[in-house]
Amino acid sequence: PSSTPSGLLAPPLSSGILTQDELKKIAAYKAVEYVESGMVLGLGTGSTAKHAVDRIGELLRQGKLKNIIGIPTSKKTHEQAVSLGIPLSDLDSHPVLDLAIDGADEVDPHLNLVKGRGGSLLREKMVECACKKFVVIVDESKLVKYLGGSGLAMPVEIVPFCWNFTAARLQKLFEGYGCVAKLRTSGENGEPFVTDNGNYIVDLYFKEDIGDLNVASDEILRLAGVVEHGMFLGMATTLIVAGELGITIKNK
Ligand code: ABF
Repeated sequence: PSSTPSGLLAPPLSSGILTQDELKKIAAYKAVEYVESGMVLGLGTGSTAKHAVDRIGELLRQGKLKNIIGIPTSKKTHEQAVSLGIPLSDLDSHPVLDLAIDGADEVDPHLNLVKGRGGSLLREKMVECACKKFVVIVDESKLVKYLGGSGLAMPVEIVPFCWNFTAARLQKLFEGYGCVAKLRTSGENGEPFVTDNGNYIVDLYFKEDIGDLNVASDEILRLAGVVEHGMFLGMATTLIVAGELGITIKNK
């Protein structure tokens, strides 16, 4: 058994090798144990959060959960929740949420996150900022020593107007860290990827640790044309990690 940061012993999840999707599902189901009847819930986006939304729908159908109100973090999750019969609302009607459950692309040892490789970072941040508790669910491949450390993208949502200008300014901001800024594209013809909010995404790739994340966050947000970035700093209250050796739960 592995030792969790909270000192609890976690039993091995299975004797065989689990797929990444099975690990995601295990983390998601564990998170849904935090859900109680009557809660207003932030419903995350992505392949891990999808399992949590499915599970909430299942428990509602079985009558094991009652009076849940879901606030979806993307159009895709909205559609999924509607198909499962989960009652939905929005932040205008429910500005304070009891709990949100969502995945992440990277998690550092302080529970800071990179999110948005699925493209839903703005709505995710708006919803998850409004939650009393924010439970993050990942498989162990998402754990990094520092954000940007996986060599994968740090997403920034920007307005489409003169996106090249904004991308160049973002790259310049972090030129000391070997930053390369790339417009996210979709489809065979390389059209810009368009978010649920009608914006574009620029992915930042760093060669080095960018250091103080709060400074980086402020500098990015100060650039005109930037809508939001994918660093979620100090927001997660609980992290659930599923790995081959068991489930690890870390609270802030
Ligand atoms: C969302 O889903 C995003 O913020 C993040 O980009 C992604 C995580 O992906 P997955 O759960 O599919 O690995 O939470």
